Formats: sequence, C-alpha cells, structure tokens
Amino acid sequence: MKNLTLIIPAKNEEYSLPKVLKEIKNINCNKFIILSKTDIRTIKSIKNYKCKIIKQKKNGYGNALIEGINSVASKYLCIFNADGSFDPKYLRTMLEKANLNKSFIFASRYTKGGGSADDSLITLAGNYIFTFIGKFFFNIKITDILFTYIIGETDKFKKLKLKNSDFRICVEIPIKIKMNNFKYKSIPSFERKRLGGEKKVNEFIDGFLILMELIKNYFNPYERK
Ligand SMILES: Nc1nc2c(ncn2[C@@H]2O[C@H](COP(=O)(O)OP(=O)(O)O)[C@@H](O)[C@H]2O)c(=O)[nH]1
Ligand SMILES: [Mg+2]
Repeated sequence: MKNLTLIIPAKNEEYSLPKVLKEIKNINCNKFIILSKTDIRTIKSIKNYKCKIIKQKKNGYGNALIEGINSVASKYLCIFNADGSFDPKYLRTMLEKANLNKSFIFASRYTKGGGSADDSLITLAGNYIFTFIGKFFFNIKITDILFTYIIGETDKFKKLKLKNSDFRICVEIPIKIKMNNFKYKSIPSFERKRLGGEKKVNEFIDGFLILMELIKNYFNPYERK
C-alpha cells in the first residue's frame, strides 16, 4: 500500500497512539501524525515508531486534517484516528474499492455488517439525525455521515478546499464531495472502543456546531471554486 498515506490527527493521545502505531507497523504505507507542538506527551510517546510528525500551525481537528491533506504526496490518503477506534483491517478493501470505483470510500457503522462499541445513546441519535439531514437536504447517500473514516484520491481531497478547523469538517467533507460530483460509496465497518484517554468531541457543543453548519449550507452553499 505504498500509494497510501494515513493522516492521523492526534490530541493528547499518548496512551492510544503508540498502540495504534504498533498495530499498523507492518502496513506498508506512509503515516503522518498531525498534532500541536505543545502536545509533548504524545510526541514523546511515539518516538520509537516510524512515522512523520507534522506540527500544526493552527489548532483543531479540522485544521489537523487540512494541514495533513496538504502535505500528502501519495496518490491516496485515508483519515485515520489516533484512538484505536478505526480498525485497520478495512484499509486494504477500502483502497481497492477506491481504486476500482474511482470513488471516495466512507466506512460506515450503520450499514449491514457494521457497528460500534464506542457509541453512546446521544452520539447514536446524533449520527442518525445528521445522516438523515445529509440524505434529505443534500442528497448525500452515505449511511454514516460523522464517522470520518474516509479514503480517497489525494488530488480530489485537495480540490475540496476544506476550511473548517473544528469538527464541522466532518460534514464539510461529504457536502463538498457531493457538490464536486465526485463519486462516493459506503462500506460497512465496525468501530472499536477508544483504547484510552478522553474523547475530544463534545456531543452537545460540536453537535450544535455541526447542525448549524448543515443549516447554513442548505441556505447558503459553500462556494464552488
Ligand atoms: N490535532 C488534533 N487532533 C484532534 C483534535 N481533536 C481531536 N483530535 C483527534 O481526532 C481524532 C478523533 O477524535 P475523538 O476524540 O476520538 O472523536 P470521536 O471519535 O469523533 O469521538 C482522535 O485521533 C483525536 O486525537 C485537535 O484539536 N487537534
Ligand atoms: Mg474517537
């Protein structure tokens, strides 16, 4: 999988990230970790692993993805979490399908064969609502809009010209994929529990921001470039 780069946003993941890197050690692809230069503990925790560390110029999850995407040179990239919740066993199939169908591939917890051990009742409900809004208002036919385990061609990711530096980027990505008429598909995936450390998403604050982002875009869509 030399034509693949994993972009791994990380914030205070000194417990999980070394385990994640150990698990993917034998996967022959590039691994870029994107984090804040102040996150000394995470940086120290991975010093024995082969990966590229990118220190963010700005802050936030969305910004980490944007800076990550901009630094990739391989044909494909995949957004991959540092908390152990994404199972790397899906990577090969996702890459093959992306290549075969010339599509973005979204891993989905909510199609047959998928599932989650990390969902709470609130995140489950939130995901259903946001996926429904995506389907109904934006005609985005994916079954899990917020999972953000996504593989695609790097050039196409760059063409999305992503802007959100926080978790709103989770809906900006599928909306812009749709807007650009890029092909996309969902495949089932099982989300594992995060290995340790704390979840960074605040279900209420980030949920509200994501809802506002969806509403804003319904009335005033992202600029087409
Ligand atoms: N660089 C960076 N990474 C972040 C930030 N917030 C979250 N992450 C990482 O993004 C991934 C997803 O965050 P997580 O808390 O697991 O969110 P959830 O899985 O959606 O509940 C994890 O790898 C986090 O370490 C941030 O502000 N900056
Ligand atoms: Mg997580």
